[in-house]
Amino acid sequence: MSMGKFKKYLSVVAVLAAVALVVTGCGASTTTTTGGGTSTGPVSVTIGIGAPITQGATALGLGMERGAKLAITDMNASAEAKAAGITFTSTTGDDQGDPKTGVNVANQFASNPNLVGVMGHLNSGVSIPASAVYSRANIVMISPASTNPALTLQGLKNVFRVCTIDSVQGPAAADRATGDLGKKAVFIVDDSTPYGTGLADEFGKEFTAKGGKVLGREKTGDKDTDFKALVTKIKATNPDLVYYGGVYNAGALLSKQLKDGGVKVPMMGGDGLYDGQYIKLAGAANAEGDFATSVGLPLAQLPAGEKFTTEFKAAYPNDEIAAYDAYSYDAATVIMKAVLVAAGKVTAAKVTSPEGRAAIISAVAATNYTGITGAIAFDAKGDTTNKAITLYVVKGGVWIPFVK
Ligand code: ABU
Repeated sequence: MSMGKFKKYLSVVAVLAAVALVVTGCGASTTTTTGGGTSTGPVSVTIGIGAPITQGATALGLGMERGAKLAITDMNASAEAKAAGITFTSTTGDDQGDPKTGVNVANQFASNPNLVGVMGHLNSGVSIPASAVYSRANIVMISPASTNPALTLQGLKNVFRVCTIDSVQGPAAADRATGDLGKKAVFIVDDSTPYGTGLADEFGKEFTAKGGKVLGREKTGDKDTDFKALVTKIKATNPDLVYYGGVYNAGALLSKQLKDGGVKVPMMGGDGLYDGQYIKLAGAANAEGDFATSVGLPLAQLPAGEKFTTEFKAAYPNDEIAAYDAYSYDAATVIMKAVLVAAGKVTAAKVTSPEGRAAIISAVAATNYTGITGAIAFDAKGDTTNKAITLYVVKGGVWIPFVK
């Protein structure tokens, strides 16, 4: 090839490479040259959604993805995002409710140069190890659902949650159990996860403090399916309540096998049970009368609940709103609002830079925002200041707020 032809070849390659960069959206900004100089067009940045999508508590995980995606659609249509010159996209990491897979997801997110924050994860046992990865990369993380207190006791400045914690949820459940439910003797089971163990511990302490008797305490696994030996053990103690710390997959099977085995007393648990899948897996007749606490107030009691429900139904006509759809909407919105604040400080093009990521974390820490789930602000640990808990009961095959 002659030198002239080689130079022409190089210039063609350079043009093709530039076109490819624009088409793939690689990099944080699209820069255009105008007659008067250089101006920056809309900057596209990415929110990581970390949740169990194919294994584990997928009913809750898919809800997290739905909620975050709805928030992104709304934010992209907003005047504030347009004024800041930022558009948001998402990438979902399927953590399968498994700590090791969750850390792999976290490492993938952390290596994405376009990432501005993570909305996730669901399971406390995933969020806790994943949070260390995000901390090293200075990436903000807001969990909509991980309720184990240890998550925010690590002293990590990048870690927040919009759900309250199990040292609030467990005692609230025990107060209702010993109070208006009049329960006196409980058998407690947990699934050996950080969430299940911590929640059951908190419940048991308060149940005892309120004068109730803990007849027994057993540990199971979160993937267990056969509880027959445990049911025999529980039946022998004659409890008036069984408390289960864990999520709905195994919890529903325990409820079914308790009733099948002749333990005809309600089962109670936390937010991990609060899903229609619990009723489906247990069988409606077995689940009838079972209890679950969950974080916050029912959507129907929240000022923005009806609007969210209408919008949700339009976007997802075939799905029901699960426990964490609205919390995920709010968590994603808090991250995006913080990105817009950070853009005002470091410019839109630099929100993914180290200074940008630090500015996002500072803006999240200073959040004072009313979302779908109510007022959102964070204490010094990164926990929400909204500590509302609601008790639900299965009635007529659906979860409804319990009213005595
Ligand atoms: N809090 C619901 C279940 C998720 C978890 O905290 O492990």
